[in-house]
Amino acid sequence: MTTAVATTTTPVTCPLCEATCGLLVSTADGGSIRVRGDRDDVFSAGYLCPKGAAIGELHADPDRLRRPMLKRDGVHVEVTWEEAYDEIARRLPPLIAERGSNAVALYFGNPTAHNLAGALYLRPLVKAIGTTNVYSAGTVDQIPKMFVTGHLYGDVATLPVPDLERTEHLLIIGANPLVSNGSMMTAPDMRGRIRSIAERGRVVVVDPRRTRTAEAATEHVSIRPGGDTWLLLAMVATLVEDGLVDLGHLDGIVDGVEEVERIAKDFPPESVVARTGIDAATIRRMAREFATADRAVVYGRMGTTTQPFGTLASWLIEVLNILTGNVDRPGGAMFPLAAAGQPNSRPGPRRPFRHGRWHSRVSQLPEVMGELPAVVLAEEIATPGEGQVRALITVGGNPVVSVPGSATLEDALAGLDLMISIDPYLNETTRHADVILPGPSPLERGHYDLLLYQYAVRNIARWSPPVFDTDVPPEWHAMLRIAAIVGGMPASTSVEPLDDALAAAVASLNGAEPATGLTGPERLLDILLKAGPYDLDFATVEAAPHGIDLGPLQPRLPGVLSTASGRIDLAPAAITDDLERLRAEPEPADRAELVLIGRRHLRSNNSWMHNVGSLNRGSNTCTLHVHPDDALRCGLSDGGAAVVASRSGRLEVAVEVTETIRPGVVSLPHGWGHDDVPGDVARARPGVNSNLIGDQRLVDAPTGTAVVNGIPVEVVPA
Ligand SMILES: Nc1nc2c(c(=O)[nH]1)N[C@H]1C(S)=C(S)[C@@H](COP(=O)(O)OP(=O)(O)OC[C@H]3O[C@@H](n4cnc5c(=O)[nH]c(N)nc54)[C@H](O)[C@@H]3O)O[C@H]1N2
Ligand SMILES: Nc1nc2c(c(=O)[nH]1)N[C@H]1C(S)=C(S)[C@@H](COP(=O)(O)OP(=O)(O)OC[C@H]3O[C@@H](n4cnc5c(=O)[nH]c(N)nc54)[C@H](O)[C@@H]3O)O[C@H]1N2
Ligand code: SF4
Ligand SMILES: [Mo]
Repeated sequence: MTTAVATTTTPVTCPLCEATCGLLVSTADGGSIRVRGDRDDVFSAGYLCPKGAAIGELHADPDRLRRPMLKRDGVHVEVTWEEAYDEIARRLPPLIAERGSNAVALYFGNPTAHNLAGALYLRPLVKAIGTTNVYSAGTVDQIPKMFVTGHLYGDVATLPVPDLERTEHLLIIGANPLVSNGSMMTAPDMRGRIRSIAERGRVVVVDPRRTRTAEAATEHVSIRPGGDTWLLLAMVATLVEDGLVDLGHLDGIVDGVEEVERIAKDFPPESVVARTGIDAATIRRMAREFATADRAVVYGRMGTTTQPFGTLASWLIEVLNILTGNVDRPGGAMFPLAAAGQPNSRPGPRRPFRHGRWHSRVSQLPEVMGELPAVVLAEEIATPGEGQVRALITVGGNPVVSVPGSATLEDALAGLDLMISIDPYLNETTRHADVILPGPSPLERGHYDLLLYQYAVRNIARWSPPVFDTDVPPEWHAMLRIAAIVGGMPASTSVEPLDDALAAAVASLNGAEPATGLTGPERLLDILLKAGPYDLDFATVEAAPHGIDLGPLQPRLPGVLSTASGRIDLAPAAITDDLERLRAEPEPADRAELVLIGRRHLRSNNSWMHNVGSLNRGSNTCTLHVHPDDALRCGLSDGGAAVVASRSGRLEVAVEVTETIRPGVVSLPHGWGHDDVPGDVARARPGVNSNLIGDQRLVDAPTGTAVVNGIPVEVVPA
């Protein structure tokens, strides 16, 4: 079991969401853990949220796995690490030998982006297996944003973030950062930041719900779900109409401006009123206020990416920023310059972004970033034929709860020949695994936010050490050991030589020397820091426990671009081709039909923190939000039960009548449905799995990203 190595206070970075807050974790003899915000943190300056405050409880959760589990006769039992790897060695290589590499699929989830093992050792595992069946939570999330930045700027990581410290006009579309704490925009204390922007300028929130963010904003514009693409086109049309297109310093490095102007002219504000539910005068005013603000930026998130036109909406967000000259200037959308691992800061030529290099076998959906859409995983497992998936490795993911069409996926998992999960919980997904390999708790491992600093609104670097010792091997051991087994090595192969070889390869790729005296993620991080744009290495970040402030974002154009032309490609065909689908979309009927969207809660984190007592209580409930008009029309009452049905499933849930939601729209959070898993706290308030009524066939066509916002549903009293 774990023993405290520190009886005092350790500054650590919270790895639970994208805000990367600095925490002070105090441990005392007897095992009590106290958590506060770290006021000296160069980025978060003392801010923390209830999840960060509960990290000690998470660490201590008795249901968190500390030993590998093997499924024997349908029941999970604790085994030794040797037994676990022997089982993998006995079953995985023969399966690959018989059915080929593509018979093995990988699914990795959100926590792998918050974990150095995931950031550094997952790719080598994927490569060792050599499968094209790679899936992640990204295709139920942000992929349209990355697809767009890949095509416009040349690299999926070349993603401009709102310069919150200097902007005077922040237009937020389909995001609720006061609750989510920000996404693809690493910025602790969103409440404080939004308050400052509202004091010096404007914050406008476009959302079908009056969210906490909308309440803190200077204006809330209620939109009909999925209307964003039309809204943004009409805003661009207004700029063109009023002569407000002004590229400023971007003039001369953007191709395709005329084409975009031509496209937008077909969408004057009057033509989109039914689509958006917003009147033409408001759309014109929004466009004019945005274009005439000194420093303005549009920011869009889940409500714009996980909807039927996620790529077009994400594209138009960039378009609006570019046409008003707000990309790459202070107070606009700027490109961070991370200290380590940022592909667009490496010198030398880079290959422009490509997608669709292969397609899924059954539905022919395209590859993006080496991944296939998560919505096709179930059919790839269940459909017989050459290339059928027969084994699955999940790493930090709970697709049964996170991916639309849960019932089908659950059936498919039950029929696999082999399933391995690197995961610290026995849950809705891992209960199907033959082998579960848990890793250390977030307080038992070192941490550096390699991925999230690529989206930070200020350039910073922060290493945090483990607070506790543990005898649970790090997750990167599991990734290297499975890779070795797939490579034909015995289950007992030691990880050190494998890690040395990886470090040598990473070093040679980055033109640096692997340090002696370091191993594992620390050594790889050292290489990436040395190869990075600042004069840093592992020792320097380790010596700064509250982080290193590398300053506000700086202009990076044109050097940051890696498009074939070396310029910004504003109207790539890969994106504009989807306008045809948009034009063919029928106008929404005057509807009795309801559409379902999601929502998040501050004291919740996707599907996996509901077993922490201080988080799973109070208003953090899995209820269906319904507008009073709809409640009346459908015969629903507050606190009563409703049956919600889509074309792919149905579920029963408690109703919460609220005026914060737009008429015609209902909202249900995802990540629930824990009736049948270990964990007394989670099971006591299980909620329902909203993805039971998620529809695998509803996707953003260019990327195959799931639509989780805007699912047609019928709601009747239960
Ligand atoms: N309907 C609907 N569906 C959605 C969404 C929505 O808004 N609505 N949101 C989507 C989004 S944005 C996302 S990101 C996905 C999330 O989808 P997933 O990533 O599949 O789900 P999570 O709930 O984040 O699952 C985390 C899993 O990782 C495990 N875990 C926790 N910590 C660690 C760790 O340190 N190491 C490892 N190896 N495992 C760990 C947990 O036990 C759990 O099994 O859900 C998506 N699904
Ligand atoms: N507390 C908490 N924090 C989290 C998470 C969590 O589960 N809980 N999850 C983390 C993850 S994985 C992610 S990806 C981020 C997500 O971060 P956000 O995107 O900020 O979070 P959401 O709450 O999904 O916000 C999406 C908003 O879009 C609105 N919306 C729905 N449909 C539409 C539409 O068609 N148009 C418009 N304009 N708006 C629409 C919803 O009402 C909602 O308010 O949050 C992260 N942080
Ligand atoms: S906002 Fe995110 S990073 Fe900060 S304490 Fe909360 S969960 Fe942790
Ligand atoms: Mo996410």
